[in-house]
Amino acid sequence: MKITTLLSPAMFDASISDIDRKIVVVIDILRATSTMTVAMENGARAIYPVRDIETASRAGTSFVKAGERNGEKVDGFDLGNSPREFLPDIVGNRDIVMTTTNGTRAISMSEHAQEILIASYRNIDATLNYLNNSKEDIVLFCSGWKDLVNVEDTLFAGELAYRLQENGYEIENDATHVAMAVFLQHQNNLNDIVKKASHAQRITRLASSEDIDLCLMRNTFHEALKVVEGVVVVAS
Ligand code: 3SL
Repeated sequence: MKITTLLSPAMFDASISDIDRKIVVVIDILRATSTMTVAMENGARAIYPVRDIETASRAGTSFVKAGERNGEKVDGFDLGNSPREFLPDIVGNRDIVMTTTNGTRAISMSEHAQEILIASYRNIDATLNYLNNSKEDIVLFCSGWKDLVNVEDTLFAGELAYRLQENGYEIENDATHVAMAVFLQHQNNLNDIVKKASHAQRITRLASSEDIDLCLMRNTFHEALKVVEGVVVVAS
């Protein structure tokens, strides 16, 4: 049972050779994987993450179309990528097609994985329980920002790695040590450091700092989320 961490999608090709034998945990704390968790908390039936705007645009009228590029809502879509938008009366019992700058890209890059999980602080304990029960090799895939490393995904990956290694997982690459070291240094002031991050400041400018608070809430959802045949559903 080994953990490999990708601090950004740019590490993917150099770090992963046998993805079909690993569980990939996709992490995009600000905001894609947090918003997906909110959507499922609020009763969405399923989320169809897609890489490009054109594919999302072609989804039928029964879908809620959600999309963001560079932090801003895609023109003509029903929703952007703010967790404040995914309210029960909008997403309850609905299928959502969703495309985002980095998060849905990381999901589609992981398509050949043995399994793909969608993780955020909002379902961190459920994700850890799922991983600890699976006893498989794990890739912690930080979506980052346009191939760059970001602090919020790194902190979250570090916390997962730290808690998994307490349960017998081995560390496979240095990026995992880096993420754990960053987490251990900041574990008592996680929210403060995330709020200083470049993307938190971008979101505060383009949307609202409330989004950051919603993305940092812990264990509001007690289910792991899994991508099955391209669709995000509750893991059973
Ligand atoms: O890149 C993404 O996937 C998004 O989470 C970015 S944003 O927070 O919606 O700007």
